[in-house]
Amino acid sequence: MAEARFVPLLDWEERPVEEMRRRAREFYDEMRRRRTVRQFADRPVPRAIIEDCLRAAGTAPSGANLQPWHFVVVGDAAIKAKIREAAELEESEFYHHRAPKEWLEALAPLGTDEHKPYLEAAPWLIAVFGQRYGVTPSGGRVAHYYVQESVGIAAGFFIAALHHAGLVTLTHTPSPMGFLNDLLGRPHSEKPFLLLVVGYPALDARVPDIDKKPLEAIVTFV
Ligand code: IYR
Repeated sequence: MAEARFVPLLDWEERPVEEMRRRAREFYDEMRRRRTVRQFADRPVPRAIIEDCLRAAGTAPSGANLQPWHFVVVGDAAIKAKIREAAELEESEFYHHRAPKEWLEALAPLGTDEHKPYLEAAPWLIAVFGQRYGVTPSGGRVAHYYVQESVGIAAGFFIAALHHAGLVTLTHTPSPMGFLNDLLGRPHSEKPFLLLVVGYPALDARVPDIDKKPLEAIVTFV
């Protein structure tokens, strides 16, 4: 068993309350400008930006710090085309057969359908996988804990980092997503969590006229 080892907390600095107040408001103001975008420009984004945003994602807390995630970054046009084809097949099933009426009604304000041209237009698609368990070099299994929670937090960090950098994203969850394992060569131990579409918005991009719940609706102080 590995022993616990500790180092001083050097990276935290105390800030005056006024400064914290300002920073909290500034961060909220930045985050509330984030919008999910479904029309992407066909413009390249430097790989180094994606890499730093992935580094930020990798700082997320995780169950027992096992970091049960893997990100596959797709820039190759042929692979993007295959992902689009497979996703549209699933989505077509979803919109025309699988989705219950209530679900389609919930989606109506977003104006989505089975057509996913952005899967080819956007410069980067990032498939986020959760590792149900780890695999040692000799093929042994290592238990992972709180995989969904951990990957969800990492994905949130990633989306925030991309927004902070000045890019737009679409959180895409074609269901089921098993085709991503096949197309991207990921093992069965990994389950697709979401497919993030990343790039610049199209010049004429439009977003749904929807809003977020106010604080009172999402919070109870006791
Ligand atoms: N995966 C489908 C449907 C969809 C489902 C939810 I829940 C959304 O918030 C948005 C879309 C699609 O991508 O169109």
